[in-house]
Amino acid sequence: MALRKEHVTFCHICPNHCALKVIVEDGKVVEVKAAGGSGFPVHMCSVQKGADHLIGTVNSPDRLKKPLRRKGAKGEGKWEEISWDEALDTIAAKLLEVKEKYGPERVVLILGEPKGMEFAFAQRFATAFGTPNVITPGNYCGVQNTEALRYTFGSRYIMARMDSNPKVIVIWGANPAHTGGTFSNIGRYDFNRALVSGDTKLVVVDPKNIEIWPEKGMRASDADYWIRPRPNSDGILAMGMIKVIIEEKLYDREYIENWTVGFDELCKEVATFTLDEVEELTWVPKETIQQVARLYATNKPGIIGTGNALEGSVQAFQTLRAICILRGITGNVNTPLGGHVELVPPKYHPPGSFMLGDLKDRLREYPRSPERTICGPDFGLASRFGYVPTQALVHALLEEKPYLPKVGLAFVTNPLLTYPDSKATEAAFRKFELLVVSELFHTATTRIADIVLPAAFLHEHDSIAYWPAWFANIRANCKVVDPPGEAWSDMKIINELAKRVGLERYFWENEEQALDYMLKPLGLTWKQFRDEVKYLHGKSKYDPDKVAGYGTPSGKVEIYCEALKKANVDPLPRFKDLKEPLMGRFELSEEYPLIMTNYKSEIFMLSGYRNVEAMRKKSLAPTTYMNPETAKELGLQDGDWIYIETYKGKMKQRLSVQPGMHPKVVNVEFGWGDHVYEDANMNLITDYAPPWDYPTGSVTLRGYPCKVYKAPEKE
Ligand SMILES: Nc1nc2c(c(=O)[nH]1)N[C@H]1C(S)=C(S)[C@@H](COP(=O)(O)OP(=O)(O)OC[C@H]3O[C@@H](n4cnc5c(=O)[nH]c(N)nc54)[C@H](O)[C@@H]3O)O[C@H]1N2
Ligand SMILES: Nc1nc2c(c(=O)[nH]1)N[C@H]1C(S)=C(S)[C@@H](COP(=O)(O)OP(=O)(O)OC[C@H]3O[C@@H](n4cnc5c(=O)[nH]c(N)nc54)[C@H](O)[C@@H]3O)O[C@H]1N2
Ligand code: SF4
Ligand SMILES: [Mo]
Repeated sequence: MALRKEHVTFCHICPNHCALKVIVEDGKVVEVKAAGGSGFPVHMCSVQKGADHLIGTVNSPDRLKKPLRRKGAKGEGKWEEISWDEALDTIAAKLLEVKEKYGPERVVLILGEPKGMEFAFAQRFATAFGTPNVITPGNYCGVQNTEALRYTFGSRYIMARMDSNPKVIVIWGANPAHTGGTFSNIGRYDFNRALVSGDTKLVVVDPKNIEIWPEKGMRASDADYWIRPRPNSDGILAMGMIKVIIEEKLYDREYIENWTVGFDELCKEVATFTLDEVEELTWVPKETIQQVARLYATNKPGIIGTGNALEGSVQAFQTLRAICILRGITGNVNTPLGGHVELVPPKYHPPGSFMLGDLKDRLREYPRSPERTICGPDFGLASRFGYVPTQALVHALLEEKPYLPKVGLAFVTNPLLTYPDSKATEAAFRKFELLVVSELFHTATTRIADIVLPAAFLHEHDSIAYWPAWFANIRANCKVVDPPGEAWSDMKIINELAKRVGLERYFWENEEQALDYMLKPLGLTWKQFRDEVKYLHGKSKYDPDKVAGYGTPSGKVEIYCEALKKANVDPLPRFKDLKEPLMGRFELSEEYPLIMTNYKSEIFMLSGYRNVEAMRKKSLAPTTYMNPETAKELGLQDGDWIYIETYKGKMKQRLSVQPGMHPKVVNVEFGWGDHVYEDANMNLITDYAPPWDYPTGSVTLRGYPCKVYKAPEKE
């Protein structure tokens, strides 16, 4: 009889992190389903991608199984298998040589979105080794939102409240049904209940007619308002709404007086522009802006969920600040009637303390200071949050300024597809003397590596999932099957590498000890957490009788923020600056009369897994959406292969016409380029050059002027 085991663990594909029941027979995953009844959150995307992804990845014949060393020229695709000892000794010797000859900052850690603890381990390694150069996608993912929340309300952990049906839900630049990109703390059941309750008005701000409730066929076009702004004009739209609320006095005067600072400055700012200008820049009729502003300001609770579309632009931080101010002046945060509430996270070692907390001696010797990084001192807030913007690495490698990085250690990331300007990124990464990539599969990035390390997937080892930390919750991800071949978890790779470069005192004998350390402030061991607790979430500060207060220096909602001023960042979002993502090279022209933006795949996670058959079967070819009239004018038909061209070059996707879209908008699918459809990579036509968002280092990913024309099926 087959040996059968059932595990409850968590999906890590999207920020919903649903509880999954994984059934294993004779050491093989045979079934994955929603862990309904487990008491843990289960949203379950309608396409069930979590299950396909888990089964498909653990059973994939393409998994990397042994450490590989490059044979022949870079990128030639010739490899020899080597032992872990040889791989780690080779890497350790190079790290020590570079540290001795040039200094530890020449070693760069290159990280992607955390799955389990690998990100925290890599950050800790960087601190212990002495390099401040940790590159993460924080420059265009999440940080703009969490830091805008922190500077405005004094906490990163501000979440939508769903104990009663909100009167208004605004989905702004996020596609929760496909990506979990916002409202991850709200169960799908609660969300859908609100939609059918009759109490709730829905506003969607998105160029795409996104699915809202796929099983019912409900889309943005069924919402009370479907606003289709010009890509990257969201900050201006938010300022327009603020202007209406102020000029029509739709705010609560007593609350503004008692609980906010800087309202007068804000009033002065909104007097500097007109609603006609807002209409012209955002392509949203001013009547719609007025109606939605009135709706939001006068119906509480109101919740606004923002997504990644607002985070990748040269004014990303101030765009998110403007939306925070919109929530703030309507009394929608930490108030009895408000739609958002602050959470207090459980008392585990937060990632920041894990990365730096007990490494004070190392920090004295090798400070994680902006001056030592490859982007230098003049980088707003980014380096304070422990990352260097991705494009700064590409600049440093290509221009050898302020110095040339020598070694790149990449974990859970595929920069050659995900950084803006794939060609420049490839040219830059080829300049590493040693590029090490830890991966599940071969990718565009492993192909130009010197050493490739086979990584264990999250479900093939024990780990704590704390990502995204801003949801204030942690989960036990238990091992359900063995990794393939000789694959190791990233935690183990880093732990063992640390021992070989003389840093064992900062690491552990084995990874379980690190998990125990992470949980110590909770009085739990890893085994207790895994077997008895599994999931901890933040406690809500919601008080139905009074304003719960704010953790800002003033104790109030900081519309005008002194702390930002001290950091050399504008203390208030300015209309004139919010126009920046629409000016200069982002202006439409005769040659490039349309505007490109992008969305993420429903089926795949970022650039990964295009080789996993179960998922490929569910996915369409790389799809670009356009208005049918525009397509007709260009002589294009639904289903045609098209070129999308910007001043950086062209790439190829398949056209799908979508009625109701703005006629000038071209919405392409992000993430393609590995295994199939290699010329469908949108980062072939984006740019890594400045201007960048000064506070967070964000770079413009969307909003490029483009042209579209028919491509042959095959070339
Ligand atoms: N133009 C444009 N560019 C974008 C975006 C966009 O919308 N438009 N989105 C941006 C955003 S929001 C983000 S977050 C970044 C993401 O960019 P990346 O961080 O580069 O993300 P992925 O493409 O998911 O690459 C992760 C890789 O890790 C591998 N992997 C999975 N699990 C493990 C593991 O446990 N260990 C190891 N070692 N490897 C593992 C996967 O196979 C995959 O190849 O891209 C950004 N780039
Ligand atoms: N299935 C799946 N889930 C994922 C991911 C994935 O790749 N696939 N990636 C994960 C990651 S790292 C992240 S960051 C999140 C992101 O998740 P989301 O926040 O949902 O991100 P996107 O799909 O990039 O963009 C959301 C929506 O913004 C719209 N949009 C594009 N440009 C603009 C604009 O200028 N203004 C406005 N208002 N809207 C615009 C797009 O049409 C899209 O519908 O999802 C996570 N979950
Ligand atoms: S992909 Fe997201 S919604 Fe789907 S099962 Fe996984 S965590 Fe849940
Ligand atoms: Mo992201």
